[in-house]
Amino acid sequence: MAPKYTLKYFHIRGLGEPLRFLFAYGGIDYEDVRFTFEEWPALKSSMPYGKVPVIETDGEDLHQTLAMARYFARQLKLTGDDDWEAMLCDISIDTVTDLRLQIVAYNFEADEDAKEKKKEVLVNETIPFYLEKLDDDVKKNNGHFVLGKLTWADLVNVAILDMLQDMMQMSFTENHTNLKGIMDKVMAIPQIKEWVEKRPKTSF
Ligand SMILES: N[C@@H](CCC(=O)N[C@@H](CS)C(=O)NCC(=O)O)C(=O)O
Repeated sequence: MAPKYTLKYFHIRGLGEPLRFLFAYGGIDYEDVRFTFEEWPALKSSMPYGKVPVIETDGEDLHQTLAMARYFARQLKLTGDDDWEAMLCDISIDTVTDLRLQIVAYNFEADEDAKEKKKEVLVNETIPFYLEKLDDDVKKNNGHFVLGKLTWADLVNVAILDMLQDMMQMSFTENHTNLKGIMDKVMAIPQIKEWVEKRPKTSF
């Protein structure tokens, strides 16, 4: 039987990877449709708001990464035990999103001078600030981003941070042992390990 879900995204990890991690973790069958940046202009108008990732299911095109990820996380019982715990997961993921948006803005900056300036601020201020605080969160939460147990915040944040450190070509874990701990823990979950070993190799 054909998979119920088709994930449409660029041939990168990017925002597709948190969804791929959740699919892998939950053993959810899906078709991983990837396209190049060169192919994108011809495809853009076919996406609901001209952006990806998009998940097609039952003839419907869904979009917005975190809304879709939250749906699968709920199905997999990874959003905590009540509304309060669900909010704490959201806070952690939204925090990493704040960092992601700044790094992506740098990476895709077309003006070389502006790019260099953005890099300087990221490397000297923004990234150290976030990594220190995230490391502390993991320390306070028994080796997880929140709640002292595995939640979708662990899966999504590890997928994103792993991608961002490759985008920045620097290690986020070298001086952050708690962050290293959660990255290693998620990457060692058998279903994630299997996915990471077989996934296409991309630079970010
Ligand atoms: N808020 C959206 C943002 C999606 C987004 O910005 N996608 C980028 C790729 S990561 C995109 O489609 N870029 C191509 C374009 O805007 O033409 C989400 O979280 O899914």
